[in-house]
Amino acid sequence: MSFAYENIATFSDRHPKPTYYQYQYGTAGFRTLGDRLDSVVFRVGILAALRSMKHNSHAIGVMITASHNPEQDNGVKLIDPRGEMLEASWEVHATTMANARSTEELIEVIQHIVDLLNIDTTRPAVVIYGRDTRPTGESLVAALQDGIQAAGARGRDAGITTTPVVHYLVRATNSKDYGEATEAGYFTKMTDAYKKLVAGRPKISSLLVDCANGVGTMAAEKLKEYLGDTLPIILENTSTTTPGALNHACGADYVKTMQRLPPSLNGKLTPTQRGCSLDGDADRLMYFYIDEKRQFRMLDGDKIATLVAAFIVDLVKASGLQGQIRVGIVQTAYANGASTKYLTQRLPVKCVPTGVKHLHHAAESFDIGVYFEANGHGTVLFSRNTQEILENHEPNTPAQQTALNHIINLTKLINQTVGDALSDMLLVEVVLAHKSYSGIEWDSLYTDLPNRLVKVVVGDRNAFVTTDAERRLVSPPTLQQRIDELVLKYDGGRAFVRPSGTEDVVRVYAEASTRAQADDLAFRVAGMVYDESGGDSTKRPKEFI
Ligand code: G16
Repeated sequence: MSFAYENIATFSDRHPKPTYYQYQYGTAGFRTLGDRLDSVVFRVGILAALRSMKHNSHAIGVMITASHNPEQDNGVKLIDPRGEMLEASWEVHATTMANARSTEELIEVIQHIVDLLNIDTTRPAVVIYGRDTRPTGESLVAALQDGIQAAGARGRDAGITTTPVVHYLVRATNSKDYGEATEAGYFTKMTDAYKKLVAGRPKISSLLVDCANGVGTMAAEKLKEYLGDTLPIILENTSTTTPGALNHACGADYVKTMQRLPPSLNGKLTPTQRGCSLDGDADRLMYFYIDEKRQFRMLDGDKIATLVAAFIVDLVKASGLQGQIRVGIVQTAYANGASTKYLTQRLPVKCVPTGVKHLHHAAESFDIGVYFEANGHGTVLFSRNTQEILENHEPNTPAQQTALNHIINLTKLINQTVGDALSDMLLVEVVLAHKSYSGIEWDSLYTDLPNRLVKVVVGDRNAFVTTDAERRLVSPPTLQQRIDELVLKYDGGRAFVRPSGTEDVVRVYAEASTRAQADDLAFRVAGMVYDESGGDSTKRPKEFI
C-alpha cells in the first residue's frame, strides 16, 4: 500500500477527536480514560508509520497500556527502532496530531510534519504492536490498525503481551544480532542466560510473584515453563478477566505507594521467603520479604540498583577490566536519600527527571549504566564499546574468564531496551544466588530513610512547574519557599512536588529520619499543594490537616 492523504481522510472520519478534550503526551505517552483514546490511538498508528519511514523503514513499536493506572484508564507508548522510548523531539508531533480538531486539520498537520522532517512517504513502513489485558484494549487495537492501514504501513500484531516484550521485538526486528524477533526468542535468550549464570548455585525453594492481575500473568506463566526447576515461581494475583482486579490492591505501584504487602498475599508469604510484584504491563518490579519479627520489608528500585551495580562492579574487577569499563548509576528525585548517599560514595550517580526516557538516555553516557526509578522501573545498559571490549578481552586466569563469561551472560539476561520486571527478577535472583544473600542481607546494604508518597487531586496539575530534575518548583510562585521553610523543621527532611505525567494528580514525596516525621511532612506539603490549587476547604482530605 502507498501513502495517500485521501485514504487517511477516509479512515480519520471514522475516528473523530472528541471536541471537549486536549491530549497531553506525558511521562510515558498518552494516558487517560480508555474510552477517550480512539482518535489518539488511530493517529499514533499514522505517526508510527511516519517514524518508520523516517528511519529507513525500521520497525517502530506501539504498546497499548496504562501500566500501573486503574483498569478504566488506557494509554499508548511509542517505541523507537532500538527499542527505547520515542525520541523526545517527536512528542510534540504526537501531541499536535492528537489535538487536530478535524480530519482536514489532521491532514494539514501530517503534511507539515512530512515537509518539516523531509519524510519520504514512498518508503515502506513497519509497526509492531501489542496490548495489555484492559477491556478497552481490543477496540483501541482496531483503531491503531486503521491508522497503520491508512498510512499504508505493514503492521505486526504481537497480541496480548507485556510492554518489555514489544520493546524486545522492535529491537530484535531491527538489529538481528539482538536475538530472535519472536516471543519465544525473548524467553529463550533470557532464560538460557539465567541458567548459565546460576549453574551450580544453591536453589531457593520458591519465589512468590504477584502478577497484579495483569498481562504479566501470561508472561510469567510462560517464563515458568522456560525456567523449569531452575527457579520455582509461585504466581499470585493472576485474575486477568475479573472486572476491576487489575492493579487493585496489588502490583508494584500498590506495594511502593502503600509500603505494605498486597492483602491477597497475607498468609501466603512465609517469614524470610522472598516475593515480588509486577505492575500492570510488567515493566516494573518491587521485591519484599517478611522478616523474623513478621514485619513487611520492601526492596524497591533503589535497592535493586544498589544490589545489581555492586555485583557488576565486582565482576568488572574480577575479569581484569577495571579501568577500562566505567559503571554509573542514574536515579530520580524519588530515590531514597540513603540510597543516593550509599551509591555516591562508591560510583558516579546522576539525577534526572522522572520517566524511563530520561533515565535511559542518561545511562547511555556510562560504559555500563544502571538505571532504576524507586518505583521499580529500570534496567542496565552496556554500551557498544563495552560490548566490543567484552568480546575481545583475553583473560589472564580462569577466574577472570569466569567473571567475563558472567558479564557476557548478563548482557543477554538483561532486557536492555526498557525496564522489564521478569528480566529484572531473574537478574536479582542471579545476584542473590551468587552472593548467597537472603532478602535480609540484601536489605542491610543500607537503611532506607522513612518516606511517604502522596497523590493530590488538583484542578490543574499543569500549574505545578518544576526545575532541577524535578526537585524544585518554579510555579506556583511562593510554594517552594514555603516547602523549604517547612522541611527545615524535620530532622533529615526532604520533600518535593511534581505533576504526574501518567495520572491527573500532583505527587508529593517526603522523607525524614522517622516514619512519623516523614508522614507528617508529606501530608503537610500535600495540604499546601491542595490549598494552592484552590481546593474547596470542606473537601480537604482529613489526612492533610
Ligand atoms: C511510567 C514511566 C515511569 C514513571 C511512571 C510514573 O511508568 O515509564 O518512568 O516513573 O510512569 O510517572 P509519573 O510520576 O509521571 O506519573 P509506567 O510503568 O506507568 O508506564
